[in-house]
Amino acid sequence: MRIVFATGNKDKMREVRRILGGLNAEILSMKEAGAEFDVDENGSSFSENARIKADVVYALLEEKDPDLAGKTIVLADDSGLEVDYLGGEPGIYSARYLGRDTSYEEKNRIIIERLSDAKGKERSARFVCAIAAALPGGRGLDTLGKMEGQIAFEQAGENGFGYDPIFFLPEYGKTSAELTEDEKNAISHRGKALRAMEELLRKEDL
Ligand code: ITT
Repeated sequence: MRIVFATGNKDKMREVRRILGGLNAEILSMKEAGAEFDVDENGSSFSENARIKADVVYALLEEKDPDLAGKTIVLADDSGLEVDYLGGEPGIYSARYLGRDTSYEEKNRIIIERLSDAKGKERSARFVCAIAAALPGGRGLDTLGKMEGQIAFEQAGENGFGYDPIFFLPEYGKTSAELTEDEKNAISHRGKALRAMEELLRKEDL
């Protein structure tokens, strides 16, 4: 079996390869599969957007090579940060929040500033990750993973990507950008959703 992961985000792709390393399957990025595509993410939830990305890329691969598509699973990830004090923002708009071209240094600085009056539990936040699989024959599988934390008072850490430097994990006394890649994957939204998907795929006997 061949897995094509429908993402244009290199950081996600790196985590995915590591988390799914134990699967007996070849894992290709969209680019490596020759199906680079900018999908219009117009769903109203993480799960809907992940489903849209997986189905669009599966259809594209099927159009290119129906035989190969019959041996391919397309996986897609839609994820983001929900900040309770901001009414759940940036949520499904995490990549576009404050402008797609605004640096994360800047986005993270602005979120901390917007929480300047928030104390203790008011700073609660979570990362959410929906994974959708498009299987040969038109079937789909869906999983969801979450990681709970708080918005930090200052940015810290160089690992991870995106909002990791402001995502504080009280039980570790660190942000997720201060964890090693394996430490983050063991507890992250993406790690949980992908391991749940791995379980479902193993049951499929593909
Ligand atoms: P694809 O749609 O091509 O997969 P994208 O970056 O546009 O790539 P999303 O629409 O799912 O992906 O947006 C996810 C955004 O949420 C991502 O760009 C980060 O800003 C944030 N995010 C998701 N998971 C994260 C993580 O593990 N650490 C930090 N930020 C994360």
